[in-house]
Amino acid sequence: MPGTPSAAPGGAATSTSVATGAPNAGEDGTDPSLAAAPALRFPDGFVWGAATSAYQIEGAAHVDGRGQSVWDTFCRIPGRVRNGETGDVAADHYHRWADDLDLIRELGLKSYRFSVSWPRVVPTGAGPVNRKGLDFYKRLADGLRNRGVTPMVTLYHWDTPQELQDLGGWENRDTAYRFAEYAATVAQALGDVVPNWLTLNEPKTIVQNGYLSGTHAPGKQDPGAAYVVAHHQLLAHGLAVQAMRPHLGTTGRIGPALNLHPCYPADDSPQAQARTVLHDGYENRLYLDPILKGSYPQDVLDDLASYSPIHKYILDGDVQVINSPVELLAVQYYTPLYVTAEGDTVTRYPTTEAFWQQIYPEGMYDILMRIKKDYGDIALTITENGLPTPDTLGRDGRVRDTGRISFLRDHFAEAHRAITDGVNLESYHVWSLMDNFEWAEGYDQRWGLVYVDYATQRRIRKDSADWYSDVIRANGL
Ligand code: IFM
Repeated sequence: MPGTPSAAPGGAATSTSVATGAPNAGEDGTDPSLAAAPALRFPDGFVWGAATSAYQIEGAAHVDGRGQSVWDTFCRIPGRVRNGETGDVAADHYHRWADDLDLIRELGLKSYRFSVSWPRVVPTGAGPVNRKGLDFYKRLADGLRNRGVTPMVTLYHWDTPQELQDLGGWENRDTAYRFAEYAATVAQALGDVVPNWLTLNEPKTIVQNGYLSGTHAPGKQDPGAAYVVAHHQLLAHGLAVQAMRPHLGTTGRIGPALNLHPCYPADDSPQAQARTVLHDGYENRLYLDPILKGSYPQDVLDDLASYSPIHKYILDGDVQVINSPVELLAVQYYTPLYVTAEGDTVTRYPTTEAFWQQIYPEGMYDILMRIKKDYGDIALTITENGLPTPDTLGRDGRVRDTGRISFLRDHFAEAHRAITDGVNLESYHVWSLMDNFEWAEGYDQRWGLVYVDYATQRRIRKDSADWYSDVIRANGL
C-alpha cells in the first residue's frame, strides 16, 4: 500500500512546536503598515472570508429534532477524543448565530463559509425533512445577506447521519443517493440566497482518518473499504451536482472542497521521485481527476488492485456522473508532504500544534499553479487555510496570536504570487472564524480568528482578527 498517506487534518496530535514569526501588529492589534497603500494589492473584487463547520461550532446536539451523526457516536467511545470532549455544546452557535453574524460583519468579511448538518435537516439521513433544521440555515443565509455577506454552503462536513452509518455509511452505495436527495432539499430551500455551493468537505480525510488510521468517525482501520468509501463519496458529489442544479438558477455555482497536498520527493533518488508521483496520486489526483477530467488515475487504480475491491464498485457510467460539470474548485491548503524512497513521509519544516502540519507557505503557490497547469482555469477559492496557536486570553483582554498573523501573511503573499502568475483565484477563507471543536483533538487546539471562552461563550477578537480586518479593508498587505 505504498501510497497510503500519513498526514491528514485533525488526527491525534503529539507535537508541541508552534508557528513563529515577526508580525507587524501594533499595540492596539492593528497593522500600521496596512494603513498606507498595500505592497501586495489583490485584484479588485477579491473576496475575503472565513470558514466553519456545523459540528465544530453549532452545539445544540439534541435541539429542534436534530438526528444523531457518526460524530455523536464517536465522541462517546472512550479514548477517541481528547479529554472525552464532544460537539454537544461546542461554541453554541446554533443559539448565538445572530451575534456571530454581527461579528462577521464587524470584521468586514465578504464571504462566510458554513456547513449544513445533514442530520439536522434529515435526522435519519433518508426519511422526512426536519423543517426546524432547514429553517435554521435559512435564517443563517438570510442573516448573512442582510449584513452584506455572501454565504457559501458546504453540504457535508463529516456528520454522516448515524442511521445511514448503521446501514454501512459510505461503504454502502445507497448513501450516495441519499446524499443527493438531501443536497437537493437544501438547494431548493436556499438556492435563491446562496450563490456558492460545496458538496463534500475533504472526502480524503474520511478515507484517511475515518477508514485508514481510524482517528476520526467512524473509526475504522480497513484499507480495502477506505477506497470504496472514496468512490462512493465521489459518486455522491456527482449525483448531488446533478440533483442540485435545477434549484440553483443560472447563477448558482457548485464545486467540491478538496484538501490538496503538494508532494515533493524527500531526496534526489529515482525511487523517491517515483514514490512521490504515486503519493500525489493518492493525495490529489484520486479526487481531482475523476471530478475534473472524468477518469481515475491509472497508477492509483493499479496500486489499489492488490488490496482494495474498489474496481468492483466502480459501475458503468459512474465516472461520467462524478465528472458532472462544476464551476468552482475549493482548495484547502495546510501542509506539504515529503515522500521518501520507501514511500513514507518525513517532516521538513517546523510543525504547528497539529503534528501533521508543516509550515510551508510556498506549497500554497505550488498547488495553485499545479491546478492551473493540469486542470485549467476553473474558478478557484481557498476555503481553508490556517493553523492552531497556543492562544491565551491576557489580563488586558487581548489574545496576541502573532504566529497566526505571520502564518496568514506568508500564505496570503503566496496566493498573491499565484494570482500574479495567472491563477484564477477569486477568494480566500481563513480556517477558522472562531475556535471550535477540532475533532479528535477536542477543544485543545485553537484555530480561530476569534477566541471562544467556552466557560461563558464570550467571543473575543484575537489580534489576528483585527489584522485580518485591516487586510480586507486594504485589499492587500
Ligand atoms: O478543523 C478541520 C476542518 O474541519 C477540516 N479541515 C482541516 C481543519 C483543521 O484540522
